[in-house]
This record gives sequence, structure tokens and C-alpha cells, in this order.
Amino acid sequence: MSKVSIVVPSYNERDNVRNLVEQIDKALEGIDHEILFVDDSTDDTPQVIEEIAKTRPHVRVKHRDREKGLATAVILGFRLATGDYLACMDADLQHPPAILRPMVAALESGADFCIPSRLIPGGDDGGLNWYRKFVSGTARLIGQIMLPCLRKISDPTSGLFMFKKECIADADMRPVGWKIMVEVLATARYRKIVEIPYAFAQRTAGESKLDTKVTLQYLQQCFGLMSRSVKNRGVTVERWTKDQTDQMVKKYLG
Ligand SMILES: Nc1nc2c(ncn2[C@@H]2O[C@H](COP(=O)(O)OP(=O)(O)OP(=O)(O)O)[C@@H](O)[C@H]2O)c(=O)[nH]1
Ligand SMILES: [Mg+2]
Repeated sequence: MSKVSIVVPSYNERDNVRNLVEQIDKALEGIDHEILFVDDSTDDTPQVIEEIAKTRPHVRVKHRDREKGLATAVILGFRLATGDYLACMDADLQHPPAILRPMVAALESGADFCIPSRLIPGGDDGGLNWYRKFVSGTARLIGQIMLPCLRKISDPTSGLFMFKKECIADADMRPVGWKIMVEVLATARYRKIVEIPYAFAQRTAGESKLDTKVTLQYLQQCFGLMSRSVKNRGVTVERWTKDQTDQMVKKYLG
């Protein structure tokens, strides 16, 4: 059975990290895994993580003092990860950790990539307000116009995904800003993607770090990727329903 590395970018998430680790461990019970925080916090989040790691040695934290930025944090995490399957998940519990189990099942079933989606039947965007809906819908559309590799993906701008490590063996990733999955989808090599429905949750602790700079960086990133993206031929995207997802978890993970 493959080992899973969950890379978690964190910035001032002291009130979320313990709960997150407990939920990830529950979701991946019986599956070899590590949780790797790449942290740029100015509060005591890294100390809280070190404390958790005393009783859970599969939890690690890499704290950066001189650098900031979500996408570079995640890329560093992928580099430091020791698993065969690499995942990215936010620290604030907006991505429900229970979804990690079906994500592993999707890769075990033969997919190279698993992308949970809020926007397919069975999914839920967590009651985003109209402004956030408009911004993320526009970002999605712009990305799909500029980058053909995003066109078949229903929720390509989120930060929740898992893939086989070999997909990024020779990927030319030069991330700016936040949209790390866009960078991976454009530069990695893969043949099969599975989408599964999930419900995005509201943030209950800590604060959002989203600002307008992020939107501009996203445009800059899409422009850069237009010439740098890899042409993966014959990529298939399979969309599982909730029932199918449950059946696959039973079949591949027991
Ligand atoms: N390492 C690192 N992590 C970051 C940085 N900025 C944000 N994060 C983390 O990235 C994840 C996503 O950030 P959020 O602020 O929750 O962004 P969001 O989910 O798009 O926005 P909300 O819906 O408002 O929460 C969280 O786990 C943050 O702690 C950063 O500069 N460095
Ligand atoms: Mg968030």
C-alpha cells in the first residue's frame, strides 16, 4: 500500500492545527501517512505543531522565516514529502479531512490525480457569498480560456488535490500567488483524473488571508503557464457520484 503525504500550508492557524491533525489521522486510519506543515506564521502555530508532533511523530513542520506565499510553501512541501501520493489541503478545515480517504481510493483505482469538486452533483460550495462566487467563477473561466488543460476540470482553482508523486518528476513549476493546483495541472504528466464531490466548509477559527493581490498574481501565473504548460494527450476525466465514491472506498480500502 502506498504512503500518503499531506502537505498543509499554514499561516497563523494556531486554533485549527490540532483539530486538523486529529481529523486527518481519523480519515487515514490504517493507511501509512505523514502530515507536513509548511508554515510562514507570525504567531505560535509552529510551536503548537511541534507540541502535537511529540505524540504523533508522523507530523512535521517546516517553518520559513524569510519567505512567504502559499504556492511556494506547497511546492517546498512536495519536495520534502516522502510519500508516493502527495496531497495538498488547507489548514483551516474548509477542506473536510474525511475526503482524503476517497482521494486515496481514487489513486488506488488507477487514477493519477484526484480532484474533489464543490461544483458537481453531491458537492457544495459552503454558502460562499455572491461576491466570492463571482470572483471564483471568473477566475475559473479565465483559467479555462487560457489553459486548455483546465477545461475538463469542474473545480480547477481550489487548493485540495492528490496525485502520484511521479507526475511531477520533471515538472517546471514556478508558482506565484495561490493557485497551486493550476500550476501542477499545467506542468505535470498524467493520463487519468478522477473528480469526486465534496462539501466546502465555512472557516470557524482564524482569519482569511485572501486579498486582491492574489487575483492579479493568478492572471500573471496563467500568462506564464500558456507557454510553459505540458501537452498531455488523451487525458480522461472520470466523475464519480457520492454512491460510487463510497463503493470505491470499500473496494480499494476495505
Ligand atoms: N505557508 C503559508 N500558508 C499560507 C499563506 N497564506 C495563506 N496560507 C494558508 O493557505 C490556506 C488557504 O488560505 P485561506 O486564507 O484560508 O484562503 P481561502 O480558503 O481561499 O479563503 P477563506 O475562504 O476566506 O478562508 C490556509 O491554510 C492558510 O493558512 C502563506 O503566505 N504561507
Ligand atoms: Mg480558507
